[in-house]
Amino acid sequence: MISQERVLRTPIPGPRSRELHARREAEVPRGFGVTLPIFVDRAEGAVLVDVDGNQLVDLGSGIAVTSVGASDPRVVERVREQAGRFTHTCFMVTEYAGFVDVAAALNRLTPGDHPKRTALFSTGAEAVENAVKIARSHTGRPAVVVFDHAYHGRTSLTMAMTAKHLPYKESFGPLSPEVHRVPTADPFRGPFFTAEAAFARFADVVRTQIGAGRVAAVVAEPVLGEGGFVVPAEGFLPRVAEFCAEHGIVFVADEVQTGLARTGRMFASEHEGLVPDLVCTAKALAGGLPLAAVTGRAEIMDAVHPGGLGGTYAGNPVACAAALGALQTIEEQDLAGRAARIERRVLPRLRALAAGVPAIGDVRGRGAMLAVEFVVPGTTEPAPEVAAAVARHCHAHGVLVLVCGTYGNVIRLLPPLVIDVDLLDDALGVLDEGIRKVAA
Ligand code: PLZ
Repeated sequence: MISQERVLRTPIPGPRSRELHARREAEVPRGFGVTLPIFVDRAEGAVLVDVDGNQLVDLGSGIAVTSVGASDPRVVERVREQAGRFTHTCFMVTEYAGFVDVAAALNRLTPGDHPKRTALFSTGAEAVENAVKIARSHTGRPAVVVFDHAYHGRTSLTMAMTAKHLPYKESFGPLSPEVHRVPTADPFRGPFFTAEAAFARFADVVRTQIGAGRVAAVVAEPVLGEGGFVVPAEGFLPRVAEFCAEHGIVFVADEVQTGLARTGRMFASEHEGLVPDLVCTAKALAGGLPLAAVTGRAEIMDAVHPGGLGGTYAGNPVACAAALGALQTIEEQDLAGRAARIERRVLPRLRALAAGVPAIGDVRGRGAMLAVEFVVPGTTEPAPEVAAAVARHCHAHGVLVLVCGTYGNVIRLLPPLVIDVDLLDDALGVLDEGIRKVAA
């Protein structure tokens, strides 16, 4: 049992972490960044214990993965049990029930009650990439439409779908063709602030520059993740989805970061009544084990020829067991409800803080996916150095926060959904103090 409290025994990072980090630098390429170079020894709930015995409050969940906590007993128990029976067969070689159980759960939980199928993979990027393959196979069309500030992964196709050049694309080209970018409806930063204006631009670009009849898929994050936790103006995505339906385009919701209770609903699409043709999930799906999925309309999913989908580790049995544990916790403990409660506790507090701190340009998000955007006071000019300094303050005081956004000026909060309120309040106190100190 790890007490759910913040405990600092050494400076962060401590001596043991520093030693291990030096070793890492000799063994691991510098291409892997690191938010906070502490080495984790154990973790439970929303607390990470490092090798120096410090207890940090985790407001990142390993980038929205450990929604059920760092070592949910149901996940751990099922992983142990499955690993003791067998660890792998390859689902394309011989079958096992866990794969089908996870598929059935996602077919039941994703929006819409039409007939569905689910294909399992290992990573979010792989899910997005397969959603595009499936949409192309179903439509016989080449083009993919994505949005400003989008993040869809680091593989060859998905890095082309990701908006940000540095660090994701620099020196890695040539980029995959037939990926077309359109603006989103960004209520804070624009340039299309409203659903109407952004949709008009979207429809115009698709019609006049790409050709609606050439588009296989439009892929959208219902709340932008790495791009800055932008919640598109209400009504924008439903209009995009409607346009897709009118033109035979597959509407894909990338719910890799937003899915599975994070935003206060099982899927963020539900906030606007969206019923995507395909939904990509990963991250929170298996409570920390690598598992991803594409779930969607049976007729679209079954367009692909036998043998066309797969992967050696796709839907690994240990990861499937973990997912069944995580999904049980998510449903039985109403983690969507807990995410909504986190929003009700945190958002008013951040808004009150913003009222007195001109360096805060915007406070936004849904559920337990919340963000503070820093600007040069009185403008919308991004202030990434302020976000970095606030993050440094939090880290030094044992609160792990992550930075995101196209301009690197957004602090995002992604706590495990099981976090105790007292611990959350304590961590917010540190954030509050950091913002006041840095922004003053
Ligand atoms: N789609 C919406 O958020 C992963 C990226 C971390 P993978 N986001 C974290 C990093 O810097 O690599 C993500 C996402 C959305 C797809 C992905 C990709 O998921 O499991 O990292 O491949």
